[in-house]
Amino acid sequence: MSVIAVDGIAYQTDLPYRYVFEPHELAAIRSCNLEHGFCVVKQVITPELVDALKQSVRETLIGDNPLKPGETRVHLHFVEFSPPLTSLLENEPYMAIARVLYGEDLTVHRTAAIVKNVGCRYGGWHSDWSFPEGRITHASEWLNTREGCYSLWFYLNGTHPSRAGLALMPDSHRMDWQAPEGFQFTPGRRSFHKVGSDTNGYAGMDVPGLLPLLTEPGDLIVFAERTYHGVFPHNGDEVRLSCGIGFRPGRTPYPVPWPVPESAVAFKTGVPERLQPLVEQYVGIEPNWPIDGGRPSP
Ligand SMILES: O=C(O)CCC(=O)C(=O)O
Ligand SMILES: [Fe+2]
Repeated sequence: MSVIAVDGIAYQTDLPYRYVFEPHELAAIRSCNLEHGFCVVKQVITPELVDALKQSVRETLIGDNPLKPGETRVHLHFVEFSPPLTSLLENEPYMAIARVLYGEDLTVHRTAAIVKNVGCRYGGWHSDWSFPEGRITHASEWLNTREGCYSLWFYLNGTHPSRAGLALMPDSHRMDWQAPEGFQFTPGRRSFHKVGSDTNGYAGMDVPGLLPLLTEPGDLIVFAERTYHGVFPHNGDEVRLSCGIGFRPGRTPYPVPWPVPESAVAFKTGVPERLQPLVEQYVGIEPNWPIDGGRPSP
């Protein structure tokens, strides 16, 4: 039994099933993600690639514009600017995992990078998925309507609850998952809040059943498109750097209301011939594209 205490709360990190795998355990990786909505894969990429990704995240999101204390910055189409992230598309151990999760014919759907400076507060609980009862108000939500678009994240400093670590709710990817005891969903199910308190998404870590993830640099975190997740405050001593790719199954178009942005076209054109099938139907994102509340019919 493994228990970790953070800010006076004890969290159980052993579950009745395995959720941490070696890269070659492909069938188990697939079934854990399908069954429980997440898993961790140990040491998928080399320390050299971890360093290159860190450098790339820093250059893209920080550059010569230093972070303020507690600041978070997010980039929503990182692959277009990051040769190291693009190199994952021909990294065989990584792509073997991607293929077992999404199927042989997969497409780069969306990518991101995040930096979180020391001092940042909780990241509120949410699902990345746009539930049918919700209204789509921005481009990011537009891309989150298709099932099977899991997220594959590298937390490049590892993840630990003392330093902006990721926490998630196992099994919460199921459509019939109920909010934790004492909580109820916010309208549209994007988050949950304590029963009887305000209806903003909850941003505390006293949620029954939450699992704090403990990983090392080079480990891959997989979570399903609906799995609820939140982030601990950053009480560490270095900037947290992470990046990820979400593929979608298949090679069919994903209709979007924005014209494919120039940076996305340039990225697709620059990708070597052998990787073209992976990006042919990539649509990029216009993060601020106005959406009038209609739903897509992909
Ligand atoms: O910063 C994190 O660890 C989580 C970010 C997140 O929830 C997201 O990008 O959807
Ligand atoms: Fe999220």
